[in-house]
Amino acid sequence: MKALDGVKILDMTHVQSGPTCTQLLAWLGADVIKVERPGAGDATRGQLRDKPGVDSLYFTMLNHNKRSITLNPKSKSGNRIFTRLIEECDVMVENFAPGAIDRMGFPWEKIQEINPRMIYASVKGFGPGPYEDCKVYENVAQCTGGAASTTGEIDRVPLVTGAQIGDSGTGLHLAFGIVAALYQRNTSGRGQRVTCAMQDGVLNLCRVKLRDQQRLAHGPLTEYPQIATGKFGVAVPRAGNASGGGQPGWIVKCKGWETDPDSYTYVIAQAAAFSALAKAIGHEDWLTDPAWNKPEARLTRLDEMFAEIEKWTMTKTKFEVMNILNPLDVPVGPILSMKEIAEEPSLRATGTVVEVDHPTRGKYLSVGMPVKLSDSPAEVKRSPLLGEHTEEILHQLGFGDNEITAAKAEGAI
Ligand code: CAO
Repeated sequence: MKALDGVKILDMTHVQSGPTCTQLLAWLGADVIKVERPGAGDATRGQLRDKPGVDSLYFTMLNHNKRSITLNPKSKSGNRIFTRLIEECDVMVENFAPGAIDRMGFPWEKIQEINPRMIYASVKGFGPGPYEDCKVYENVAQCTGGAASTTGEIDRVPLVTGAQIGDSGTGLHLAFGIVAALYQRNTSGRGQRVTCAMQDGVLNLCRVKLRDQQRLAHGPLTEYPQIATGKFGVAVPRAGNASGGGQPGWIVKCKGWETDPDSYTYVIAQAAAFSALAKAIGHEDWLTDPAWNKPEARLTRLDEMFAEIEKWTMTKTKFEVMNILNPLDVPVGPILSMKEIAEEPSLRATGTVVEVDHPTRGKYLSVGMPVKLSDSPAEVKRSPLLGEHTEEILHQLGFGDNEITAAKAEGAI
């Protein structure tokens, strides 16, 4: 038994945001039917290819546990098959450019008419407003959702982050909306429209920065490095690696940093653990010195404090720092490279990093289901080949061999 057993998803997603959402639903047990353009499929099958002629990691890592049907809903028999899919499924998910599904001949009103229980979920770049017709990719969402203006080094250019908060983040938001809509349908008996704009998803993850924008009206932001100079502008500034909460933190070098770009650790000088930290780095003197022994006193000398901490961390590897400071309850975290994460045994043991076998590409690593349900454990299965399940799905929908042959001849599947 899986949490979403029996739920059928009509998956009209491509690239990253939509596929992230439907992959999560598939890991929860839903039957996800991915509709792809005949002969071409999701564009990511061929993007950023590492091996010639096989589905890219971009595609395989975002489309596990799905079935693939090739279908052009704009063709005559494609329209009929698509209508049957709408009748049959519980949820339709799409993330095409604004209006694309309408242009296929399936506006929301028509979908509701065909299946009033249908939950129709979409990712778009923006919600209703001046930009609603725009196409949007990850970094555009990071820029328009407030992440880029608040990320980066102080007084340098805005930066985008490697975490795909616009694409995967919005897919995650959408999945939660779909599950809620499925739950509401149990009592209402009706489907509904679920939408999440990438700008809104990113802004939701930047909530604390809108908090800071309003705090700024009442005085300088004490936890920002700019407190040392007192120079704040009209908007929340970039804060380098400063901690977003009320406890000062920074990234400091560790032994080997000269040759290893990831020999760094994050250290948080949490007030509750400050005495243990000061003692560990050989600065017991700070505990009796009024210039250091109160959090407010330290605020104007954070640069100096982290420079002293760094002198100590540079004598240790990032893992030695972790092993010494963690038992002292000092919050600390090594900067792990993707190589280290890929090789970390505990992540393999929990299924967060999994090895998957694929018929044409062979074995590869993927990120498994990050949310663990005790009664609905996720089992990661390889992504489908293009159109691998076309006939199987058409037969399940009740189409006979003659109709399938005719649809093929028309180029509809
Ligand atoms: N059969 C036939 N045609 C199909 C099809 C199928 N199975 N599936 C899609 N198509 C067609 C659509 O009908 C559409 O055609 P029209 O524009 O003529 O109506 C076209 O393929 C797809 O259009 P698109 O504009 O969505 O694709 P794109 O590659 O130009 O744009 C993207 C990509 C991501 C910028 C755009 O889809 C978008 O803005 N999506 C919403 C925001 C989003 O999710 N962004 C995240 C991207 S990364 O995760």
